[in-house]
Amino acid sequence: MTVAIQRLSTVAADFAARLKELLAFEAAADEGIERTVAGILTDVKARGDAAVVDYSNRFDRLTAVSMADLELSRDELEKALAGLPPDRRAALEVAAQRVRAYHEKQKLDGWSYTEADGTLLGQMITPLDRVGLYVPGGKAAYPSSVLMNAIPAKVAGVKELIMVVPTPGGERNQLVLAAACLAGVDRVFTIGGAQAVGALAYGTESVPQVDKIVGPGNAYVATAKRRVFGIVGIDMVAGPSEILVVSDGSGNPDWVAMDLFSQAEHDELAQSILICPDAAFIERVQASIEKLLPTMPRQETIRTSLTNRGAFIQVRDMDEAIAIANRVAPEHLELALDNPDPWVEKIHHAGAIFIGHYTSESLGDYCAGPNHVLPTSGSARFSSPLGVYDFQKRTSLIKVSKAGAQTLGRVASTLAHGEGLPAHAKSAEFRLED
Ligand code: HSO
Ligand code: ZN
Repeated sequence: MTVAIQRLSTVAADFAARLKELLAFEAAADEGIERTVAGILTDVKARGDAAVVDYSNRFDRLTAVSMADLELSRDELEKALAGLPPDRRAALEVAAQRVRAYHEKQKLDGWSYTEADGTLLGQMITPLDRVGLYVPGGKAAYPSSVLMNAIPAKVAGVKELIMVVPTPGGERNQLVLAAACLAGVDRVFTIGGAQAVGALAYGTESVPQVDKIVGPGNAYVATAKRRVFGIVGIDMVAGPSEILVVSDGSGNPDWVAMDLFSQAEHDELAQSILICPDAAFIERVQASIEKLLPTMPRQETIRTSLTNRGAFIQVRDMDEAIAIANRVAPEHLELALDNPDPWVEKIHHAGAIFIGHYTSESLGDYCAGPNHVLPTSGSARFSSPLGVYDFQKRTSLIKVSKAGAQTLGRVASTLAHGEGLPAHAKSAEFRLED
């Protein structure tokens, strides 16, 4: 059975319209989900622990009596780590260490400068006090995502990192718990859904109120996060994962096919696109897809993703390929080129750039070091990978000297009168010498 992947060509008259259609993705607003989530959040706010226990028992088929039954001890996390097969543990440790080393570089430092009259101005950096990390319990429970969210928070100096992870039917994902242990998560509650988001946002008798909630989740979790935004900070609400491979026809088509699969296997809505000026290479990638797909355990998901949202875009030349890549602003951009370096600086919009034939996206997903939480659905035009700076705040520092109060006081007073705010003017004028 052939895999029917859409073909677009920049020479076609309808190219612009087809590209627009290919990239159109909007999570459908669902009235039912909104109502359910609003109800759960109100209930958690009103009844605290009791509500969280009720919903967890109902949705995850548990028999918890109190929140004490829904919190894991440090011992349990350590047991999960100790119980891992040695190769998994070693790999997780390498990944954690590399992710930590990369993120250490991102730490922002404060700064200040002193003006001639002694006035000091600066910026102070402080970590968030408490952060909640949502980890999904279902098919997308990725230990790698625990590392990618928790490590930057800890590197930033977040004092308390509280993880929530639903355990449907009481099933605990040992690799997720091991990753939490390695990453330095402070507390873990086995709760999920909108009730977990509510517990973190409002605080309950047992769950401390956090300052920001990060981490992926299903439509209920995303809706809940959007609704509590303002009471707490949230990270971006991610769309389906995407990869865009730019090829010049060099390299191995099997590698390109598998890289496209690696996104497609995440989700039926994931998007995998190949842009290439070489028609013959596109055919070779199609042949590789036909050959390799039957060998993949997740072939149904891959097939659906590739046929619904995948595409081959044939372009006239590499300049056109790069222009389209910038238009797409993909989450992951692979430059599968023999000589990729000159093209890197021409990319203005991408979550992460994977440079050269040896850099598969999967290395970045797990262990290269940079974060795998990246802007999706074209939002790389205006946002950046998750990082240490998402867990740090900036505070302005102003220390005006007596001499500075004279010069600044006159400026402020003039502007305050202009704005019709006499108390502002007086407050500055009181500090003037004459
Ligand atoms: N590619 C995913 C991250 C991931 N891959 C987790 C494997 N595990 C979104 O960037
Ligand atoms: Zn992935």
